[in-house]
Amino acid sequence: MVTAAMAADERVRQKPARLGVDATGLRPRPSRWPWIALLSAVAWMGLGASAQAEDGYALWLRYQPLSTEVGVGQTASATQLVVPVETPVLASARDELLRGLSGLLGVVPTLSDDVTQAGAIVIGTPASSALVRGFGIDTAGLGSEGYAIRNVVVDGHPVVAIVGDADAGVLYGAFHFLRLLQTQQPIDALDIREVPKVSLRVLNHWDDLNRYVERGYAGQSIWDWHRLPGWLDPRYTDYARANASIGINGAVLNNVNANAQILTPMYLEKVAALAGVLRPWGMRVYLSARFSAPMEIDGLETADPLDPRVQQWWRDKTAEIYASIPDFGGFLVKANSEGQPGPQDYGRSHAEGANMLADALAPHDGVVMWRAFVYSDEEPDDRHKQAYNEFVPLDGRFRDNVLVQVKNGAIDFQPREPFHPLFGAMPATPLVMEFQITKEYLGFSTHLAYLGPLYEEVLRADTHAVGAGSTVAKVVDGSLHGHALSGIAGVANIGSDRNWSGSHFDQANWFAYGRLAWDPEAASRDIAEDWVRMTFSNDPAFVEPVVGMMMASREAVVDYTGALGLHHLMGRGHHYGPGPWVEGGPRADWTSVYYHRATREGIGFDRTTRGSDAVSQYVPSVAAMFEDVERVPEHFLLWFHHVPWTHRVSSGRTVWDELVHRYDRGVGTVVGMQATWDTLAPHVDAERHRQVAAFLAIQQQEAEWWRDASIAYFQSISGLPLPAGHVSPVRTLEYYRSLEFPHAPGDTQ
Ligand code: GCW
Repeated sequence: MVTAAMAADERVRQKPARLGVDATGLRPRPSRWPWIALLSAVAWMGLGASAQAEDGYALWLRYQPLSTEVGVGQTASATQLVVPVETPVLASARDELLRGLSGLLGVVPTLSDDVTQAGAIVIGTPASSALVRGFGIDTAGLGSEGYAIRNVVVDGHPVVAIVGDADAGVLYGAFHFLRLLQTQQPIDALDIREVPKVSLRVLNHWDDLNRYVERGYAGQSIWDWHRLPGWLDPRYTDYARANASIGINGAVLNNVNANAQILTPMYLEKVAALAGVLRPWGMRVYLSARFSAPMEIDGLETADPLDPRVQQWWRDKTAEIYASIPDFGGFLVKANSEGQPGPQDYGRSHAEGANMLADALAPHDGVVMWRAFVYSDEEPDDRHKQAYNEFVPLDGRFRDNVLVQVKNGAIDFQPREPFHPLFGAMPATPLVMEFQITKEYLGFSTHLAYLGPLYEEVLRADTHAVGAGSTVAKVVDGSLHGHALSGIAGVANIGSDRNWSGSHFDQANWFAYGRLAWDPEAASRDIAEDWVRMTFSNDPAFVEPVVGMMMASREAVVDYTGALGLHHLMGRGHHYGPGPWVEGGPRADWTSVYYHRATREGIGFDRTTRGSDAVSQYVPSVAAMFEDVERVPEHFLLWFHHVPWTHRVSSGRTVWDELVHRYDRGVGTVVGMQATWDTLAPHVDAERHRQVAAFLAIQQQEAEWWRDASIAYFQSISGLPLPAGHVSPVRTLEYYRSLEFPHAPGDTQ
């Protein structure tokens, strides 16, 4: 039996001569800091998780030595890794355990197909291994992805068993076990049973074939299409590992604003090559399908879903895909939205379009994820209402292998939105939750905004669809309406940047998304804590303040971009920075003035029964709450109500004073995060510390810019004086309005 601390000791004891650390004087001493420094020196010299890990590439899978950092005391038994049967997925689990245990414990476990030592770790399924069967662990109910982790005894040897009913479960269990070590949890009384609540847990890449990433802030697309299939960048494997570690089991490789070429033989060969890399990590590939592909690829005159030639084209195309990708997941479709082609071009409904593709996929067990993010070229009275109006009448008319994919809110991934009224309103249809991980509206990659609380807030919202407790999470996991098929999608924040997500803290949003996809009822704070421990340090002196920063960060963005339910106030096109004055242009619902409706008298969008009546799309008890200006949650006040500037909120302040107060508060939170981060330098490698500090400085400047520009603008409308103690914006409104960012990421010009 090897204890984690002992293993680390051992390793360090064995190495100093070679490392020459004797000469540095960094010998283990009773004091903690030099000891940690020694361990970092070991890692830095290429014997640990490698020096490069600290550029963020290793994500939360750094596997740094379990040092004498506070808290190491548990027994980690890892001298032997027993893998009785090898399959591609079990080989992934084995490799990850080898990698993880070697890094964490400093000893490379011996591989074996039978237990001969105390402290062994055994992985496998009862179906494929008599040894695993002998544990008597009940795997019924674990399904194709669940797992159990238990301490068992084999021939008198205590061992850790990581068991699934299928290989993917074992893989997820292996990652869970490593996470326990990484976060310094006790592992001597393990009785873990985990089954994912949602079946399809996918990333949506908005990646174009030329490697441009729509709303991407982390470099180019990681898919190097030109060099595929000949060159399989090792990054693809690391991408799959990272996803498997948090339970993500699918990826839609290309942008929903799709190019039909992805469905041509040349690209399908590349897609098949990627599928081959992802498969051993439990991931399937999906593609965004352009509805007019039959016309663009093969010159058909129409893409009418009721035309037999079109139907045959999709059947043939689908069969062609499955010939080289037998586990292909299916199609994601954005149709009749923002200029994309779709069934309505032929007078057909979304259901007719989706069902045509579903019929082509059904023989192969593929699914269609049909997006509900639609809004027509004719302007509706309130864009909030359109998806509901179009999709609710279609409930019950979709094939069994169609899921309708709904954004978390009715407008568009704003820093805060009420849950989308479609959740709970289509009981006969599985609804996929679509979250945005990339931060199009929350400061791109430079603002620290942990999205866990945003996701959690939406998932825990109560639709009241079948009485109290009908949470969005229960709609999404299928339990509310009894759907076996369920799904969740996250618009990826992954790119070619060395740290994958553009900033170190944005990695946490990928991590949190995966963990909440696995269990939509998990707590975002717990997830943040795991992430901090795995990504940076287990030291409570670091973990506590950083989790605190993360948990407050999203609210700070809400505060400095527009609180109390204000939304869609950013710059036109690129969505960078404040633009509350944006008006005119092709359509009203692409402007800010449409959403805030500020006048001399008041502010807010009246969505009550007296206004656009969007409230009536929620079930009556929820609608009644939103309708009532006294009962509406204050953070949605201006989302649902147009109120006088002098309307009083719970603080006793007027709406005007409260907005100003919140703008200040948001900036203040950012200043506080900077101060906290500055004190944490001793806990973080210099490279990552420096970048986070620099990004926080950008965030502070931009938060002040948001505050000052917004106050200057709204004051020009309200004509009200600033509350006492508040300093006027540093520049004139004209100055803020004159700023242009022609090459900001996402600029559509
Ligand atoms: O939020 C908007 C984005 C578009 C995006 C669209 C969508 C892919 O600004 O860039 O297009 O949503 O979700 O389809």
